[in-house]
Amino acid sequence: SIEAWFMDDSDEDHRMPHKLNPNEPVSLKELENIGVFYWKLDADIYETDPALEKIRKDRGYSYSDIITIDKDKLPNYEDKLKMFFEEHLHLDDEIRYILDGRAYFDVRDREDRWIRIAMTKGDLITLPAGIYHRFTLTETVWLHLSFGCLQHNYTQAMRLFVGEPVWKAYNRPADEFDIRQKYVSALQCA
Ligand code: KMT
Ligand code: NI
Repeated sequence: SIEAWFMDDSDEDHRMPHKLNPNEPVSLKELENIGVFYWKLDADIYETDPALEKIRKDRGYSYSDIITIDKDKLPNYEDKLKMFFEEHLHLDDEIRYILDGRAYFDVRDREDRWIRIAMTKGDLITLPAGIYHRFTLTETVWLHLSFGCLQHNYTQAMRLFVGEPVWKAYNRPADEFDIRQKYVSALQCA
């Protein structure tokens, strides 16, 4: 399953886990309650996976591409990471499927607390249009192998979208958008 928790409010490196002491985990059910949905898939077979095909067909995710968030592979790496970590919303759902590496998605709950969602290979998540959220890589993980050390803090993710993709992010405050109002009202009846 997925691991999620309420964050502490320390200003330390945002790539650290930032768990409360004691940890306050957040269940899948609580995530669904704010419109966040999750699937576990086999990322090794993403090119031919019938389970992924079914989700895409059922939900109309016609578009996909793959983004590699890696110092050496992503143009404007530092700027992009800074942008991703700014609290923002989109006018459409944000759908991400982690094919490799790891990352955190942070989402606001209905009391405006940060929930941190730990995403690893095989995790597919949908964030609803209008939810405030942000994204970061995790701390650097060093794999000590017989031939040396391998730095492992990157993510390869499939981005899915219904129709032609729109990546535009609106940084908080963005409460004036209809989609934000719609999301907030939907929370009232859930
Ligand atoms: C976003 O809008 O928050 C992102 O695109 C996050 C990075 S994609 C793995
Ligand atoms: Ni986003």
